[in-house]
Amino acid sequence: MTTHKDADANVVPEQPGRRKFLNTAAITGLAGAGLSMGLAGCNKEDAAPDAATATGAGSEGGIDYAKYAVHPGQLDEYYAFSSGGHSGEVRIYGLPSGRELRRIPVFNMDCMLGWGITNESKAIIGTNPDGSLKYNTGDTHHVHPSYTDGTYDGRYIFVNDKINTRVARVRLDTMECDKITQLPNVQGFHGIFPDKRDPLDPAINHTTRVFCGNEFHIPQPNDGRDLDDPSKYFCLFSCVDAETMQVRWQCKVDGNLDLIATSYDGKLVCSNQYNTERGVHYVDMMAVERDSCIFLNVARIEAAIAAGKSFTIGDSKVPVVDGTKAANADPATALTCYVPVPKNPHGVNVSPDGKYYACAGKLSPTVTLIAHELVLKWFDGGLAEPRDAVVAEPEVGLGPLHSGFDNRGYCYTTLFLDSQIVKWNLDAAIKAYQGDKAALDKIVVDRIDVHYQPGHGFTSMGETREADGRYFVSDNKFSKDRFLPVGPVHPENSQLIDISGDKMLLVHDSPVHSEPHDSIIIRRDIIKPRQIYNIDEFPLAVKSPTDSRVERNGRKVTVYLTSQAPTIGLAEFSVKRGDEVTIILTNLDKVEDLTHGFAIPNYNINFIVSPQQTQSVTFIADKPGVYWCYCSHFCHALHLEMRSRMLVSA
Ligand code: RUQ
Ligand code: CUA
Ligand code: CA
Repeated sequence: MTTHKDADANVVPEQPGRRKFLNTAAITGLAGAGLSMGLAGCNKEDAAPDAATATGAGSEGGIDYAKYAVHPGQLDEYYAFSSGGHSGEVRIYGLPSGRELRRIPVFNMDCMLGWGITNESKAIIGTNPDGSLKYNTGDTHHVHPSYTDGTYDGRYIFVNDKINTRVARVRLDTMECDKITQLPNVQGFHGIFPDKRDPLDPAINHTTRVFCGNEFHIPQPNDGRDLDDPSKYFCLFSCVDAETMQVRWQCKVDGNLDLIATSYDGKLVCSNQYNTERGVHYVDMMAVERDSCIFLNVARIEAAIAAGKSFTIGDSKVPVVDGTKAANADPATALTCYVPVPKNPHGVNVSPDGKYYACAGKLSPTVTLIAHELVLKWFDGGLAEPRDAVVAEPEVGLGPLHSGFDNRGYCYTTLFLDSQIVKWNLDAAIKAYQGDKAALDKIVVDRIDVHYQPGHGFTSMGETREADGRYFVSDNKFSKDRFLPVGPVHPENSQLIDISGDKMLLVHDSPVHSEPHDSIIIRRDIIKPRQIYNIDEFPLAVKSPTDSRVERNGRKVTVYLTSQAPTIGLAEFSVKRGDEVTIILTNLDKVEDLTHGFAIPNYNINFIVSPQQTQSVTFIADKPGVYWCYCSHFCHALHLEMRSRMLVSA
């Protein structure tokens, strides 16, 4: 651990005592579980001669922090889209500033926007027969945008919900969720990745499928008949149609699927797997020495389904194919290929040239590099063993979790236990694996301390062909002493690292609300958000203030309203106690950034309408009295006066 000591000697004054925090919780936890972390196997001292200089650069005045400042009135160069973890949302922030710009509610409720309150959002989230939300919890881990020609096309972002196994799509023009689909017979939906082109039709060079992993194996079907017979437990890999958002097919596999990556030619999709031993207790999940990175042959699976070689599970109509190891031993017919990797791996990421998959070791101090062409060769019968597709397995440090790439042949891997980012060279790692001893010293070229314990790390445009090698963001799971203390719940620390030079430079800390897992960094010219909604996209739109009215149909009352600063279409409206009231509200203002709110005291109603948007709410008027429906979003000098009286007669 001399690396850390050296680094501390040069630490900048405003980074106090990281030693006292480092590794205590994380390593004690794992050591307590009786795990060998392969400490001896990791030759960190030799590999990182320059870590001290990199960390100490700030104190030497080596970092020109002003270079990264985004001055008042200036705009950021990049958008970062981030998952919100168990907040259930997606977030947008700007880089390099780290300014949080927006939160997009997806699987959670949001009373500012009215997500989970308006009829429109409830229809997307899904309701019970009584109109209540089917789910109001979510756990988003990974956000990935749609692709055209190997880069982001600015259409959609897809995001997973681990808790309730749902996949959501967010439109990037309005930055709102427009569809949510639940995956059948799946528990613990973790990894997600859209395809980048069609494997069969060269004309389709954009995303048409979204692949979804399944982390927790369960009885199939999970209806109570096989509770405690793990031999009946399986995971299903799912393919969702990116346009209709319907589940196209599923593939039954051995092992737990963790992260997902897709090839640039559309032919393969892979997932790192732990628990290939299919244990149902913690210790059993660590039993075997090797797990795998599974590759699915998309064209073969779809051909098998077209040929009727599929089955269904329980009530689900989705066709399922058998991708288990035993059924796919023959490369000539195999749908899947299980490439062995050191046990309990984590993230898998594709290099921007499309040649390699980097599968991080987690419990092993290595990253396994698997060649795309060699996996295809195995499917073609030209490779003896799946393991032969491995072209490098460098030791990079302790607890490797996720990797990002630049455009110069380097990979940046987060080291959870070492609390570092390691920069390593792919070519050197491949040469060393082939036996070139001289290449060994050239693998790891830099390390930098992060604060503290990184999970995901990602580079600017790094998951596209247009990786630009400018920034790496380390999403650290702990912030400890880095920010003003705010009680027992700490923010997390998203750290910006300049990777454009030989040395990584830590240039900015941003506190982030728990708990971002993965994010992506997109050049700002790719994202083209609209400022004003298209009124014609809303069938219920109330197009003129004079169309404001109340219509009664038995006990059902519909109130048509408009908002136009600073008035609401009706100054008052009357309903009777017990009526089912639907309020439809259109914002007729066409001015950019002129949003109105609509809140009804004691009725639990609060939502907004942005320019030319229509939203509606339905509730039972069960409390007689006068209720001032007021504009809750500051819009005008007379915003406070922007009200309407709801009169509920007894
Ligand atoms: S996982 S910290 Cu949910 Cu993306 Cu790796
Ligand atoms: Cu309208 Cu405030
Ligand atoms: Ca944390």
